[in-house]
Order: sequence, then C-alpha cells, then structure tokens
Amino acid sequence: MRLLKSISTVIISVALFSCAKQESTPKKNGTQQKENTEQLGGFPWDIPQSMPDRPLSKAMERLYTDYKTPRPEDNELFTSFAYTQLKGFDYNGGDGTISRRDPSKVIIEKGKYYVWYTKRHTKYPPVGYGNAHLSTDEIPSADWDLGEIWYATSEDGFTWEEQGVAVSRPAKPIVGWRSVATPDILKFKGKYYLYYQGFMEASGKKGDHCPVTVSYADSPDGPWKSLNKIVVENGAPGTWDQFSIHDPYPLVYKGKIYLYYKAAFGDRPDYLCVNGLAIADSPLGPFKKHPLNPVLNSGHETAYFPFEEGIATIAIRNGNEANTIQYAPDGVNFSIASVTALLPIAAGPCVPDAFDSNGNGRGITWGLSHFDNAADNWSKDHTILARFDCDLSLDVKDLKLKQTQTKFKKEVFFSKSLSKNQIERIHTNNAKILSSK
Ligand code: AAL
Repeated sequence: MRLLKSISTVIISVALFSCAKQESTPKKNGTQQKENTEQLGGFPWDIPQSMPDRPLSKAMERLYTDYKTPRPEDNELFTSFAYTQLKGFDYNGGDGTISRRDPSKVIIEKGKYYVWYTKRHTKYPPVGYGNAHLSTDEIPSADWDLGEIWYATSEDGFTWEEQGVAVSRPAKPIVGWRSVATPDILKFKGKYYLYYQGFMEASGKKGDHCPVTVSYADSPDGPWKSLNKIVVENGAPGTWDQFSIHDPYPLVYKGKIYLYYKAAFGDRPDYLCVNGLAIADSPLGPFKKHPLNPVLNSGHETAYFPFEEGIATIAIRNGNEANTIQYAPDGVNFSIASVTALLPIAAGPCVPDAFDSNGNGRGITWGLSHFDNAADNWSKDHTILARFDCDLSLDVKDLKLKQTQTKFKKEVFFSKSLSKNQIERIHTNNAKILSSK
C-alpha cells in the first residue's frame, strides 16, 4: 500500500514536473531568473511539499534536495529530546566515589531491557584529567579511569536493577589493566560480545590513549570471557586514529559487523572529533578500517541505528556538524538529515533491530545517556545515567517530540555565564570604543 502510494506520488510528481518544465523558460542567468520570478509571482504562502519549478535561492533549494521533507515536523529524522531521571542507581550521596557513564545501546533479552556501562567505584574521587600525574592505583585521574564494565536490567526503562560486574580489569600488562570503559554490545549468531576501551595508563598522562578490546559470552548475564587482545588497533603513526579508538559501537548491517568509533584530531576532543568505521565478518575480527575513514566529520559519543535502507546517527558535540541527525544510505556516506538541540550526551539508544538490519531499519524512540560532573563540583566528579526520549522512528508519531520550538528555562541560558577574563575584555573594549567617538 505504502509502496503503491509512493509509486503514484512519483508518477504524479514526474508528470507535473515535466508539464511545468515545458511551460517555463530554462533557468540560465540572473535576468531570466528575475523575469521568471516576476511572471510566477511570489513564493507560495503554503509551503509546497515538493520542489516548485521556479528560481530558488540556495537555501530554499536545499530545503528540497537535502531534507526528507521541507518541514522538520514531518521529517522522520527530526526530533527534539525529553529527559527523565532514572530510579534504582545509588551514587554514594554524590561524593564522587561512584560514577556510571557511557551506556551501551539498550537491547531486549529474556523479556527485559539490558544495558552495560562504565562503573567507577573508587575510594577517592578523580583528581582530574589535567592532574593525571597525581593519580595512583587507588586514585583515579579522569572519571573513567579505574573503571569496570557493569550491567543493569529494567522492565520499563525508567527503574533499573544493577546486576553486577560484567568485565573487570585484567592483570597488568593485559590490555585494559588500568581501566575498561565505554562498552557497547553486539549479538551475533546467538552469542554476545562487549567491545570496550582498554586503557594501559591513567587517562591524561599522555592523552586519552587506548585501543579497543572485546569479551564474549553465551548469555547477556555472562560469564564473560575476555579475548585479552586488541581487536580494533590504533592507526599507523601520523594518522587520525593513531592514539585512540574510542566509543566502539557495533551494529549488524547486511550480514556484516559495522563497528563505528571515534578519535579526536590533535588528541583533543574540544579540537575536533571525527568518527570512523571498521567492518568484520566475524566478531573477533579481523576488523578492516573503511578506506574512506573518517566517515563522520563531527560527533563525540555518537550513537548509530539502522534506518530504512541505511544507517542514521545522532552526532553530538565537537565539530561543524555537531547537533545534527545524519543519514547514510550505505552506512558510509553520511549527510545531515536534520539539525536539533539538547542532544543526549553519550547516547545509548534502545535499538530493537540493531543486529538484524537488512536495509529495513525502523529507528529509535528512547535510550540512556549521561550527565557528567553531576555534583557541579569537580572535587566530587562523577557521572549519572539518565533516560532520553525522542521520535526518530518510522513506527511512532509523537507530535510533542516533533516540535521545533524547544523552550529552555532562563536558568539554562544563564548557567552559561561569562568568565572574569571575558568581562574584563568587554570593559576594556567598551572604554576604547566609547572614548574614540
Ligand atoms: C567519553 C568517551 C570516551 C572517552 C571518555 C570515556 O566521553 O568519548 O569514553 O575516552 O569520554
């Protein structure tokens, strides 16, 4: 039915388009375009749903060539986000000794939702990435230093029950001895695989350097056996991913394992984060990096999900294309599908079709994300998990989540205040400008 509708829409549009084409003069130069516009009158009051045959500004042309629909409210790949605090996790009064962060995608197993994440439970709060030289075997540098991988289950996605450790730190010098962090889950041919960052020095000492390793199990409840070897190697010296392979994110796409990951140019996330893709036929590798890497030019902890024939992604932070939802019909060549706000940090969406997508992805509606420095006090640095909801699904139409006019309270804006140095700079400039007039 849907297919018939689309075919007839295409036939009608092609017919209308060719009629209109015959009547109108070809768009050749500015004068002709101006004449055309004068003949046609102003742009229609009600937004045409397909590209009108008239001279268009670049921006209006892009509305039809680059987006699924001219109005974001009708665009299956546009969403706003809603957030809910989770029940069931204890953080030791927020004193910085317990942290949960970087949740995996959520999967459905045994009638429950499952999620894996970095848990840090240390005697002391972190001294900070910039103070890594002060870290010890008991004192973490960054929030994700001295981490383990834990998991939790839920029956509704709001209240979670922590089940215990999935992967602990192995003995030195095995990959991950310093910290195992930022996991994500793959189910392949009935078995389970956790991919995660394996640190071999405290984060911040040289940078946030690590490769990716993997553990596997017959059940989502474990027991997990570690490969104890690197599974996605850092790049060759001098290349973009030479020091870090972060945020591994596996999906099964058209029978192959597509593992997306991030690295930071210049070793600094604030500088620019880009994402690459490594493909394998089997979960323990070999993983072959895509020749076009990096495949995404922005995005820090980036979530991916099967959508229609390709793969869509939520690209948050760090880059020209931060705060966008993007889509690649082949899982490789991504374009911006929509621009949005208040994106979930380190999103781990619930992706029911993560492991059986054959070009028929249905999208996502919720997941877990995190808020770092949850105490708003770096001496108690820790991260908490939260729930986000969205409508990036072909099966749901939540008009409230399709609203583009997301209103934030004034406190959100005022929390981004000027520093002392900025205020001084403004006063000095004021003095110069006002005295010169
Ligand atoms: C996160 C992720 C990776 C980094 C660190 C922990 O935001 O990008 O996991 O290594 O921060």
